[in-house]
Amino acid sequence: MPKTTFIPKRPAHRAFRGKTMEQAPKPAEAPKPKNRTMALAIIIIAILVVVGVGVYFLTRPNPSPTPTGPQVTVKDDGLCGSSDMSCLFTPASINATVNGAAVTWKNTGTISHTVTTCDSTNGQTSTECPNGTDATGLDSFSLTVAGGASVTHVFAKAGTYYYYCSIHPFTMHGQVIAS
Ligand SMILES: [Cu+2]
Repeated sequence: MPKTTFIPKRPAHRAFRGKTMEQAPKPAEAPKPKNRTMALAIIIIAILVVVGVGVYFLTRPNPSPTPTGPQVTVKDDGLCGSSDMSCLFTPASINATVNGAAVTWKNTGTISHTVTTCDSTNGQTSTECPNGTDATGLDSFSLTVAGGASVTHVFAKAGTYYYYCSIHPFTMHGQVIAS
């Protein structure tokens, strides 16, 4: 009889020990890897942000640089009829440096114009080029400048360039003296 009373005590003791084993301060280690992962994620995000900002500043287009060269203002009243003198290039004559700073035509009006060089196809005293035509071999170009926009040209050869607006050739004339 006393034997049987002894046996049940052992499992109870074992069970108690088992419980204490489970309650051991195991969870204290669990948050560590989580914190490390978070720290790693933050570092990676920080690196990506720094690299992203760097790439942005290195590759962003020059934010419409203030033109340092000669500037011609293109003006209009939005209509530009055949005798409308409010549509013009001003100043009508400007100097430029050969292979130097670009000449900028800034359209402060609301409609499109062109900066078209006078060449041999334009008569000497034509409506388009009443002041003359360019000498042979000079730069030949036609730039369209929309309302509010700007166009530029670097002159590669010295000479007097006569130009006009091919949309409003009756009133819009100008010249660039490149040297
Ligand atoms: Cu025009």
